[in-house]
Amino acid sequence: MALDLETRDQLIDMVARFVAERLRPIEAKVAEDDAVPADVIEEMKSLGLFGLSIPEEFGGLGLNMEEECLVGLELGRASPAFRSVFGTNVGIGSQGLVMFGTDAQKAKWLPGIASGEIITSFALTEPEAGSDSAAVRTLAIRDGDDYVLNGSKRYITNAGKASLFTVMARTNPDSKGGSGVSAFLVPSGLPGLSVGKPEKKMGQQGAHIHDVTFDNVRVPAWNRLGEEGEGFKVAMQVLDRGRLHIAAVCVGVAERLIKDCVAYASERKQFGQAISGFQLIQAMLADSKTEALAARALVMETARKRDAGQNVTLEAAASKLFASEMVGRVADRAVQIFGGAGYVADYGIERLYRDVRIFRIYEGTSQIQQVIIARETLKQGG
Ligand code: COS
Repeated sequence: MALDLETRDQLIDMVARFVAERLRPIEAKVAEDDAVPADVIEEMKSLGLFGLSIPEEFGGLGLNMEEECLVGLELGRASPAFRSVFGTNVGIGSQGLVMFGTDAQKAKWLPGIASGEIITSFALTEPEAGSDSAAVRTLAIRDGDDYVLNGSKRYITNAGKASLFTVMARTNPDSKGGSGVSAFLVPSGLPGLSVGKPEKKMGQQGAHIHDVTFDNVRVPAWNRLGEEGEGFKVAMQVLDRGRLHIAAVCVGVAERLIKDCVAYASERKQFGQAISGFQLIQAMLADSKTEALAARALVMETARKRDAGQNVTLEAAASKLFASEMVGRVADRAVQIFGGAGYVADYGIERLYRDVRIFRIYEGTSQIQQVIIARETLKQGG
């Protein structure tokens, strides 16, 4: 159920204040240390950020998609690494359980996920199964009351801190494609499960991705999410939702960059005047503003459609495609408007330029979004 408008505004205000007062001032340090301080993570927990999308009956805030996107917009105004701390709990790490879990599975894990006591990860990608996610090779072979998992996963966000993984693995070894894949809820403490060291990345320092290896990991059959063979559809529906959330964050980052550009261009003087007075600077601002407004409208409209129960596979892919490409262009123009100051570290613009690059890749590359949009458009007849 949607929040009343007053409560919703209070929530957005609270997140906006937290972003402005607690997160923005420490962005550079978090990037330098490659770590979000523990006290900030505790504050995120007490604000309920780990449970934004978890139903209220399990201790979360139970936001609908429109509300979650509004919060995502605010979170986008600080370094995206902060959002990543609880991003898997809100999105891909929890939503398989929320959408497909049994009552008993939900009761066991969702309260801990909502409070942030349990960190979750989504383990789909493998060395040989990236964009072609139906090609997963990790095996889950039934043995009595258990499944035995063997294989490895790659670039798994928050794996180093996760205590619960949603793992997509092939239960029918003779199958090809998505139909033989099932989803499992796998606690991190099980013997044979190991997590690699964090990868060194281009941006979003403070957020971590790891390899995860399964070496004869015994998972009770009780932990299977949905029916055997449903895992690929679980993953696709989780991603439909996740892509919309990411798109909202992209819009937030773009809006923040535009504000930073306006502030800088109004101060910076060349040829005897503030550079904001020059039409070639104004043209860049105008393009960025127009694209950010268009992305915001698309994202919010898609979120409302999803809340109304419509299938938004096409629109979520379009939102992710447009918003992630848009924020790349906005960040590029921001470097240009800042000039030399955009290229050096002190102003933080080059950091955001690097941070936003991954939005065009994770939760499905721009090219995969194009494939999905084209397929759906053809299916729908235009
Ligand atoms: N919701 C529900 N079901 C879906 C679905 C969705 N969004 N997308 C696909 N399916 C179903 C299809 O209906 C089909 O079901 P049937 O076998 O019953 O007909 C099945 O899943 C297979 O779908 P499809 O044939 O489209 O699968 P493909 O192998 O062609 O792959 C893409 C589809 C490319 C879209 C998919 O592999 C993908 O999204 N790849 C990117 C993965 C990704 O985002 N990775 C990022 C890492 S996770 S952070």
